[in-house]
Amino acid sequence: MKVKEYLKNKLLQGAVHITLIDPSRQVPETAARLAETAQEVGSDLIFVGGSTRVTQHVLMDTVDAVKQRSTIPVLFFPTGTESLSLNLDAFLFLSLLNSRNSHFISGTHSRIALVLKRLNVETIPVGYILIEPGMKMGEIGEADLVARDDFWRAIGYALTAEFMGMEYVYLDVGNGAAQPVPAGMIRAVKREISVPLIVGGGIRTAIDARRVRQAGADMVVTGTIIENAGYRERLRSILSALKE
Ligand code: 1GP
Repeated sequence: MKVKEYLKNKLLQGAVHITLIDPSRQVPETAARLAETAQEVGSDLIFVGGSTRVTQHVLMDTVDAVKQRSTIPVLFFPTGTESLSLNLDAFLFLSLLNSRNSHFISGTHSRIALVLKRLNVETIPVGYILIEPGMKMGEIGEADLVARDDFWRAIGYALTAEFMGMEYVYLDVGNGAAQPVPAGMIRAVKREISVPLIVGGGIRTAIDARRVRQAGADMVVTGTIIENAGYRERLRSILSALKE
């Protein structure tokens, strides 16, 4: 089944959870184990990426290992890396709308678009918006970060994504942020858009996950929690908060 179709079906059943695996943080075998656990506790999708430091070799090996141990779709999350992996189920065609550098809005994309077409890789068009503090992703992506209380600007970018034909809007405070996207901002954006809303960054507990979901997130991304001890239980409680 195509990933878009899979996601559409999942969204009809409720919230979707995505596990982000950064290939630079562990060896491929460990990444595969994390993916297996994520699937066991109910995660619906894996993103691999989110790092600049990863080599082509490590990226490909990680994706291969992850795909051997899990059956949920694996998508490439191409944040600021020069490495590229095509041995997965779909490519997140992510445009960082609030970047000051056109490279991250459409530049890199234009260099790989024909390759993706020729190889028949499924692309998922996402309007990506970085909110303060933005973390490493904000720095690398040269983002003109949306302030945490600037709901109007967040709405403006989200609607821009939708009017440009992007099929998902993704609000992210960045990998490892201390707090998630403010609930009020999620609510304000969700009220205005009609495409699914992805929210990520800073979600560590079931309370965070429930708050983000209740504010209107259709899809919730967590990364950092799987890098710490006790991740299985944490992930399990986040999943039950999301799917309740
Ligand atoms: C992906 O930035 C997130 O959207 C992941 O963030 O590592 O803070 O969960 P965390």
